[in-house]
Amino acid sequence: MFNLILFGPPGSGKGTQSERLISRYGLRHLSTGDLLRSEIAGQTPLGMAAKSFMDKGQLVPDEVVIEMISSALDNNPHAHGFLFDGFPRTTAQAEALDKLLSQKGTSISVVLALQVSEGELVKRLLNRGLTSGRSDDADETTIRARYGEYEKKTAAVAEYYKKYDKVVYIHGEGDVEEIFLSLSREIDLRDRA
Ligand code: B4P
Repeated sequence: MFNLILFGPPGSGKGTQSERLISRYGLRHLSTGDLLRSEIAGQTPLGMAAKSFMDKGQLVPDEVVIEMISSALDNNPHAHGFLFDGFPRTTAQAEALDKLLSQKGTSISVVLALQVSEGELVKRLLNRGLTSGRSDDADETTIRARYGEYEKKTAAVAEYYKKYDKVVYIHGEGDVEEIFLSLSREIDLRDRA
């Protein structure tokens, strides 16, 4: 199995690049952001609880997202690999993911980390907010709060995987297609042609 984490701050291009990568490599896409938004759209109790955190630009509690990912892994027994998008976002989530994958006899193959400056992230998300209808993209205060959460809680996830020599940094500014090629090169190097 080939399991990839696409890592980076909010607005770094994880969702954008995931779409291209899953279509090229046939990986199963697991985006905790998408899963949470679909719970909100369905007005489930989980969705309503998550919304109160997301609207403020805060991370949703670990137990909630770990349970969602655990079910998604169980529901895809025949996948030949996963692309994790927006997960893990805390060290506790990373430890839980390692455990879940090891129970299935597999592990993370590589963490591709998109690097984008804070100014560019804010610009992109404000721009997306003009059409996305997403409350967490609507104003600069919430977008900066999301970046603050990333620095405080999520940046440490890259340090966690660095211990296992699994992190590759990719310049995430510029042409979407060129960034996709840089990501693809790293995957191909690991025998995923
Ligand atoms: P996510 O859905 O993961 O949202 P995101 O990080 O903002 O999106 P992404 O990074 O995928 O967006 P993209 O760059 O592709 O999370 C939303 C919220 O859900 C979180 O704040 C949190 O509350 C909660 N959550 C999710 N997962 C969680 C977890 N594991 N634990 C706890 N809470 C969790 O796109 C951004 C914009 O940039 C787009 O408009 C795109 O078109 C543009 N763009 C992309 N690449 C570009 C490029 N190269 N140049 C110019 N623009 C570009």
